[in-house]
Amino acid sequence: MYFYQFTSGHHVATPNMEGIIELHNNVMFYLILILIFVSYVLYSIIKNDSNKIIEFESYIIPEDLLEDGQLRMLDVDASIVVPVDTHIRFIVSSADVLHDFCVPSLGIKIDAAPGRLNQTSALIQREGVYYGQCSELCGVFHSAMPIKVEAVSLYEFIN
Ligand SMILES: [Cu+2]
Repeated sequence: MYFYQFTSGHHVATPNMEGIIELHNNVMFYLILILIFVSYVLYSIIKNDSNKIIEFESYIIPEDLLEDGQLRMLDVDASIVVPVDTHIRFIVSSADVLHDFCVPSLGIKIDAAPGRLNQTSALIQREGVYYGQCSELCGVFHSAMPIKVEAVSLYEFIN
């Protein structure tokens, strides 16, 4: 006596085929799990990337508004705050004429040319305030454009 089964298409007929189908189902299950996980991670990365532009204007503090301890012709109302022990890149450009981003105590002196991006880097190892000035003869207010870089600890920088 024997069994004869009519099979059509992919009907499970043999133990081998059963095994293959089970393997296929398992593989697909885990593939879909991985796919969902990867999509979720990608989505959260894209969502959190908020392309925030840090924008600020920094002006010299006029002589009559100076407070105790502030330096004449050097102090500004908004300084550049950077972290120490971190590789920093300064990208320098200008909107009108040639200027120069010069901070001698950081060893930086780089031209700010209109229509051009210049870059230089720094690795500041000590916290503190670093002063600089525009050092390209740029016009009437050439002497009134100081640079103030404040180096703070990474913790302070983040918070
Ligand atoms: Cu200038």
